[in-house]
Amino acid sequence: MFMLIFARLLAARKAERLLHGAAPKSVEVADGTRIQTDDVASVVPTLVKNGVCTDFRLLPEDVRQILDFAENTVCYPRDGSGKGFLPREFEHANTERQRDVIAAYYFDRVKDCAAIERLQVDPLICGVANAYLGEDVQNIRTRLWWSFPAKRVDDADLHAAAQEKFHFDMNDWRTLKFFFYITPTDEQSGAHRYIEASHRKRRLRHQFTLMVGHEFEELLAYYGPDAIKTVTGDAGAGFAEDPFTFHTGTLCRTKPRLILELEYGPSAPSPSYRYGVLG
Ligand SMILES: O=C(O)CCC(=O)C(=O)O
Repeated sequence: MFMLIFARLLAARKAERLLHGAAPKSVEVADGTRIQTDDVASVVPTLVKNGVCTDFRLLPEDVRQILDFAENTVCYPRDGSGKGFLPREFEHANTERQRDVIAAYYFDRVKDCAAIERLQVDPLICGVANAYLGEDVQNIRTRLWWSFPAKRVDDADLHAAAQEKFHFDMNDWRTLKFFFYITPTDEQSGAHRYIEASHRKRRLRHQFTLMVGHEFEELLAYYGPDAIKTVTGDAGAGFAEDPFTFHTGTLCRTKPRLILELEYGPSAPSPSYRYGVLG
């Protein structure tokens, strides 16, 4: 509860880091990473400055394994309807519903994908998370989900799937997320968006609030159009994000997007958070 109230305040976040001696440090990467990056030394400084670093790529064989797993495993919408479907059947699933499925998840089935299990403990991912968060952290959540092209959607669907709804996450005082596109993702197929540097620049109104989501127009007026960044990329492209940065998925318009999210933090998560049942 204390965290949920005070972790919204920039001053409290700084104090918490100080108290735990958890200043960002330089990355140490053990051997054996399967992640490619151009300049590992600049990752933490970029995260500190911008809140996001886009310099990661998966090996093609890992992308293939994850895609193969996803294409052949039943996924589920989050709206409690409980009925799963194979991703290639999403249009048929829509015919049985009043509104389209905009996102469908694998929850704890991700444990059956060896490539994902390997990535959760990848030395580069863990090294970056430890360095940015300033102490040895653990994987607290792993999610794999599709965004599907959808037309019959309402505001509640967009909220539930975090699409077209800028927000920040309050999962702990400090966490770091890695996202990897498993399908090629452009502006029309659900690209992720964020507001550069908003994890360290916050107007008071956006700190002293119980809401994690804020209207786009209000954020645009404060941060300016140049700060709004859209991440597109080929299959395998990845980025790390401090989820205190304002961010959102976008509504998929043309083709489905499959994305993997790995989150790291200092405290063990509740079991329902682990694979995205909650949150
Ligand atoms: O779908 C996305 O790109 C964003 C997901 C998101 O907003 C979140 O994980 O909090």
